[in-house]
Amino acid sequence: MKQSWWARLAQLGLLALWTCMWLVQGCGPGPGYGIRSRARKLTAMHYKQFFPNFSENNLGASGRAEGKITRTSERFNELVCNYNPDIVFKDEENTNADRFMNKRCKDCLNRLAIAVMNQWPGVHLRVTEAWDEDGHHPPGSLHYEGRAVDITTDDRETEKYGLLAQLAVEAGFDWVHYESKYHIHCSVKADHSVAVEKGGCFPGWARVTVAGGMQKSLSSLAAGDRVMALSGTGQVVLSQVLLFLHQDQESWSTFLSLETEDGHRLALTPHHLVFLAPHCRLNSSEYQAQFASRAKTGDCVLIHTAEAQIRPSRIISVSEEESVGVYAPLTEAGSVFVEGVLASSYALVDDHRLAHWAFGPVRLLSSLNQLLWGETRKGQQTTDSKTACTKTYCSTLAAKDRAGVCVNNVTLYKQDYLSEPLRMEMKEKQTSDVHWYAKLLYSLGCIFLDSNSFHP
Ligand SMILES: [Ca+2]
Repeated sequence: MKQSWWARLAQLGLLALWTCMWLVQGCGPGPGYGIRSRARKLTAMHYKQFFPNFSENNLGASGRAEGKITRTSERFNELVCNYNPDIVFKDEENTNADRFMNKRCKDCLNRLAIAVMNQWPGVHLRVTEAWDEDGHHPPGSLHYEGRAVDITTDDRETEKYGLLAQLAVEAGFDWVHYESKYHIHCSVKADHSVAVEKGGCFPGWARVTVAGGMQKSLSSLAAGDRVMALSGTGQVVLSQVLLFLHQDQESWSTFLSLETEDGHRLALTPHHLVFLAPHCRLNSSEYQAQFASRAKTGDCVLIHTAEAQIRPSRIISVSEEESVGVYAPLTEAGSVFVEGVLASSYALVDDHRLAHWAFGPVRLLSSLNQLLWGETRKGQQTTDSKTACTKTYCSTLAAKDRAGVCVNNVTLYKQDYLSEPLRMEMKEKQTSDVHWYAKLLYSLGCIFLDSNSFHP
């Protein structure tokens, strides 16, 4: 009886590790970004199936087309040539066009070439089409940008193609489509969008509400501060910031900007979770945590009022913007009102509750710390900033649009107030922006877990 309880606990622990492993990849530059771990058992894709299950130009897949690249255009320099001897290039055009692709596409293709040889010894990956300079594809095709390839195996045994498609997914292609009986279509994000997507969550200028209804920018927020959040029971509460899952003042990211009918504007990375509902009702339980990339005009979000109540507000526009600084505060409640709009503390795992549960140990540690040291220490340490300031940084965008927000753009680290692990985190910060707990979990997760266990 006792043993099975431990077995259950171990199982739950591993589930937590796995979740965190994904979190760190979502909010920070985790190892192997963009590469899906090799499943133990391969499942062939079906004819006409695509993965992920969005349209190719969705932000969650390869993203939108950015315009044709020709040999004379400046962007032609962004393409690289693939001379991998383990890949057969059809090159029926006799121009080497099938060897031209963006860097991300080349990396994925080279990984896939190895996977193909491992899967079917003696068989090679074959590329029938990569960059298209002849206009053979419909307008907006990613082939025109070297971001798409059509592939087969060199033995052209079509019964292999379902499995080939799955291998392509695992090689890291951002969108894979079993498009035709005679080839698999794969595409990737633009190189520059990958570079900025690695970081995540909210921009540094975004404001949260602290005690007394005051506003504070995320770049000046510190662990231990209390911010407005929504409790599990649907109450607006002041919830303690336990730590930052990701904190980087200088990294640029592409944010989605969700603007509501009453002028609130929430900016967050596409893989971050925000609470959305199709109808503007007051019942908070109707709002599901979903990737920001799924938010669309007409959806409703929850905002908090000056009286610490919630009310729904409709999204009137969704746009993209680039901004500097990425911040992901983890609150005790697991949620946070940013620019007045309710968002989750978590990213990448499309399950807010699971993610919240996985960070249970951090909350426990924090409670123990408070129990031992009490809240009074906070007051003493807040004023002691001489050892704790990081360099002041104010983005050009923030300076332009939000002059008022950046005035006190200094992060105070209240080191003595923090528990030992949190202090370790602060030391870690000098070399890394990703939290040590998530990193540790990532390492353990790599050893113990089959990442395919839970992810679709
Ligand atoms: Ca070709």
